[in-house]
Amino acid sequence: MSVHDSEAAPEHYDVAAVETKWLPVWEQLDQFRAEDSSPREKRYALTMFPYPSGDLHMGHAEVTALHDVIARYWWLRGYEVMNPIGWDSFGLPAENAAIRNDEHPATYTYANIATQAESFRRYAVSFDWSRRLQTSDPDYYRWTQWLFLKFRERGLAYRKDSPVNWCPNDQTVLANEQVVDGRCERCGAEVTKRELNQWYFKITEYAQELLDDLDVLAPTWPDRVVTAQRNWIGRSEGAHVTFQVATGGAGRAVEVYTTRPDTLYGATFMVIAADAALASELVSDEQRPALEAYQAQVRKASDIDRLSTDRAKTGVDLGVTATNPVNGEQVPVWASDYVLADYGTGAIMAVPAHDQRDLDFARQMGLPVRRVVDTGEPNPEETGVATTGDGSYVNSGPLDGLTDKATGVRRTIDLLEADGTGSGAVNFRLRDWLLSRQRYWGAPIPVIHCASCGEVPVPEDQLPVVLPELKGADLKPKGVSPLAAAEDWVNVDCPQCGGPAKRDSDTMDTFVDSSWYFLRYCSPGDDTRAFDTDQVNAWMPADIYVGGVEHAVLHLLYARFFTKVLADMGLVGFREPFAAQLNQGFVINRGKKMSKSLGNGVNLGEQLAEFGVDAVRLTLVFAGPPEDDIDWAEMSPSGSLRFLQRAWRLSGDVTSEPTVDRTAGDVTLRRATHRTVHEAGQLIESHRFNVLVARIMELVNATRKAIDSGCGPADPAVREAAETVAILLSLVAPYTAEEMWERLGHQPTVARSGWPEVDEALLIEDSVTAVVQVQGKVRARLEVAPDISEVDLEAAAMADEAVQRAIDGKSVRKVIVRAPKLVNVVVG
Ligand code: ANZ
Ligand code: ZN
Repeated sequence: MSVHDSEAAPEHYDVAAVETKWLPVWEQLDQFRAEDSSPREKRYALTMFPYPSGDLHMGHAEVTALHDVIARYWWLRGYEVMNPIGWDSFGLPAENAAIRNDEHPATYTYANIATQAESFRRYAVSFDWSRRLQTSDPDYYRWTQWLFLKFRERGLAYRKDSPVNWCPNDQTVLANEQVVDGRCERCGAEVTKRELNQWYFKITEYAQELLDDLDVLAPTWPDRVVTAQRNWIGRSEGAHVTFQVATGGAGRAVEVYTTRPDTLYGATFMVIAADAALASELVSDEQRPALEAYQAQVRKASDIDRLSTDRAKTGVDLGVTATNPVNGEQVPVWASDYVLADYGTGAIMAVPAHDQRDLDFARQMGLPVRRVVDTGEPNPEETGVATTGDGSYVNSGPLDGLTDKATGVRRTIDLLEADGTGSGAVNFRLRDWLLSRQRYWGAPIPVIHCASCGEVPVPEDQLPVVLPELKGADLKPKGVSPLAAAEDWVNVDCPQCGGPAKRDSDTMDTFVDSSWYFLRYCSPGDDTRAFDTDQVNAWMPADIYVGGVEHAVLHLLYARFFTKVLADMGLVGFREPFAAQLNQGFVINRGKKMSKSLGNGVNLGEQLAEFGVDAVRLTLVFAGPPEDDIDWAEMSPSGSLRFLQRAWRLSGDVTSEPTVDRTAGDVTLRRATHRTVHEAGQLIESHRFNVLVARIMELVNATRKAIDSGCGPADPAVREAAETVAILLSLVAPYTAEEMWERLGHQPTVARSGWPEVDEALLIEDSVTAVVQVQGKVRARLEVAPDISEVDLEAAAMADEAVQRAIDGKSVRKVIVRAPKLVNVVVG
C-alpha cells in the first residue's frame, strides 16, 4: 500500500499531504533552536554524528528516532534543549570514491551531506540546525589542528619510530583495532608490520584516571561499555624485575614486567620481543643472522596471531645468558614473537611451570621447567599444562612454605626492593594513540620539518593548514602518501629560520575530529577559538549521548581523554564529557545484519515513501527495548500506520471546545489519561520507549471506547485524552501529532505545547471509602487506595481536620485500623 492511494473512507488520513503541510511551517517557526541565553535549565541531547556515506539508512533512522524521544520530551518539560547535528566528514571512503570516480573527495562528501541533511529534515528530527558543523570544513579543522598543537606543547603529542600495522593494499598504517583477524578492516588484505615514524597522543598518561572515572560513569553508562573500557585499559599489578644480561663485553640491565614476581624462582629463561630493538642489541654475533631471518618472518604476523595460545611457538636463541636476581642462576635469553614489543617492557621472564605460553615455548625449544607453586595438581613438567592457582611455594628459597599468592607477591617485591633489583609496578594494556595516517582526506598535521630547526609547529595565526586541491589519480596509494607527493604543498619555508623545509605529510585519524565536536556545538562558528569555555561549561557535560555500541572503546575513550586534557588546560570545567549514555541495537533483516552480499538491505527511503515518516519512526521505537536488535522483517509498519490513523481520527471526533473545563469530565477516562502521562515520564527517563508507545496505544483505545460507547464525544475528558495523545505522540510521530493538535483547535506547535499536568488525585486507582470514627461516631470519609497500608491509613485519618476537631486535644488511647475501610479512634 502506498500512502498516496486514497482509501474509500469518509475521513482519510493523507500522510503525504500532512508531511508536506507541516515541514515548511516548522522550518518557519524554528522551534528547536537552543538559546544560550535562555533562563531555562539547559539540557544537552547529543547523538553520535553520522559519517556521510550515501543517504541515511535504517540505523540512522533508528538512532535518531530513539534520541528524538528524549530531546522532544525535554522540550515539553520546559528545558532549553540543545540537540545539534553535524558530520564526521573526513575519512577513507570519500577518498576511495574519489579515486574511483576521478574527482575530489569533497564532491562525494558534501553531496552526501546534502542528501542526509535533507533526509533528516524530512524525518523531522528536532535538530538545532543553526549549530551544524562538518569536520572537513577548514573552519572546523583549523581548531582540530590548534588542539593538536596544544597537546604537543604539553608533551601529549609526540613522534616515535615503531612497528605499525601496514596495509599493503591501501598503503596505509592501520590502528590495531582496524586489523580484524590479521586483515585490513577496509579492504581485507593481509596486514604486515612496518617500522615508521608516527605521531602518537599520550593517552597512557591518563590511563589511571580513565579507569577510575568509569566508577563514576557506571550507574548511567551501559554496562557493556564500561566493561569494554575497563578491559581495554587493562590495568594489572605486578613488578619490574631487573636481569643482568652478559653480552659480549659489558653486562646490560634488562627489565621485565611480570604479574607474578612470586614465581621468580621458576624463571628458567628470558624472552625478548623479536621485533624490539633490544633483541638486536643483545644478540651474540653467531646468532645474529638467525635473528634477522626470524625478524623478517615475524613482521608478517598480526598481534592477534602472536598472542594466540594455540599457535606453534617459534623463536631464536640470542646466544647470551642473564642472571636471575634472586638466586644468581644463569638463564638463556631467547627472542620470540609471542612477546610483544610494545607491551610492558617488551621482555619477559619465562616461568614455564605456571604460564602456558612459556610452557609451550619451553617444550618446543627443550628449555627447563621448574615448578615453584605446588597447587596439588599434577606437575606441569609432565603434563604440559601450566598451573596458575594458589598453592604452597617450593624451590623458592625464602618463599618456601607460604601458601597464598598475595603474600608471595608482596614478599618478593620487598626482597627485590631491598636489593635494588626490582620494584612493584602497575601496567596498562592501553597503548598510546597512533594518530597519523598516510592519507589525504583528513586534517593535515600542522608541523613543518626543517633540516636545521627540526620539528617546527605551524604558527597559530597560519592555521588552518589547508589541504591542497588533489583529486582522483593524485590520491592513488603509491607507497608515499598523497600529501608527500604534492610538491607545491609539501615544500615550504621554515617558519623559524626561513630555510627550505617540508610540511608534515600525514593527516590525523578521524577519531581526532570526533573527540571534540560536541564542544564545538556549544559555540559553533566562533572564528576566534575552538570553543567558548563559558558556553561549554553551561551546556556540558552532555545529559545523554545516544549511539552505537561499536564505539564502546575507541571514540568514547578518546573523547574522554580529550576532555581530561582540556580540563587540565583549564579550557573546560569538567572531566567527563557524557553524563549518561544509551546504545541502540542494530536494525537487521530476516535474522541477519543487512548487507549487500546477502541482498537483505532495507532501503529507508522506500519505507518512508510507503508508510510515511511517522509510521517508520513509531515502528522503530515500538519494536522493543532500545538496546535490542530490531528485525525489520518481523515489524509491521503498516500496523503502525493503522494505529496512527486511529489516533488521528480521535482528533476529528472531539466536539467540545478547547476552552472546555476538563475537570468536569468523565472520571474513568480522566484517570486513564493522567495515569498515562504520569507513567510516560518515568518510562522515558528509564529509556523504555517501547512501553511508552504501548501506553499511548492503550489511551487511544480507551478514548475511542469513551466516544463510541461511553461518555460520548462531547465529554471534556475526551478532549483531554485526545490532546494528551497528541502531545505524547509528538515524541514519536511528530506529523500526526501536529495535525491532531491543529484539528483539536490549537496553534502549532504541539512539540512546544508543554507537558500535561498530572492531577495526583486521579492516580489513585479505584479508590475505596474509608470511614473514620472518633468515640464510635463517624467524623470523616476518606478516598484511599484499596491497597493502602495500615500505617498510611492511620496517618491519613489523623491528619484529617474533622477528626482532629473531634479529638479536640484529648490524648489518643488507642487507634483501631482495619485497612482499607475503617479507622476507630479511642480518646480520653
Ligand atoms: C612471569 C609470569 C609467571 C607471568 C606466571 C605470568 C604468569 P597482563 O596481566 O596481561 O598484564 N608479559 C609481560 N610483558 C609481555 C609482553 N610484552 N608480551 C607478552 N607477554 C608479556 O600480563 C602480564 C604477564 O604477561 C607478565 O607476567 C608476563 O608473564 C607476560 F606464572 O611474568 B608474566
Ligand atoms: Zn628551520
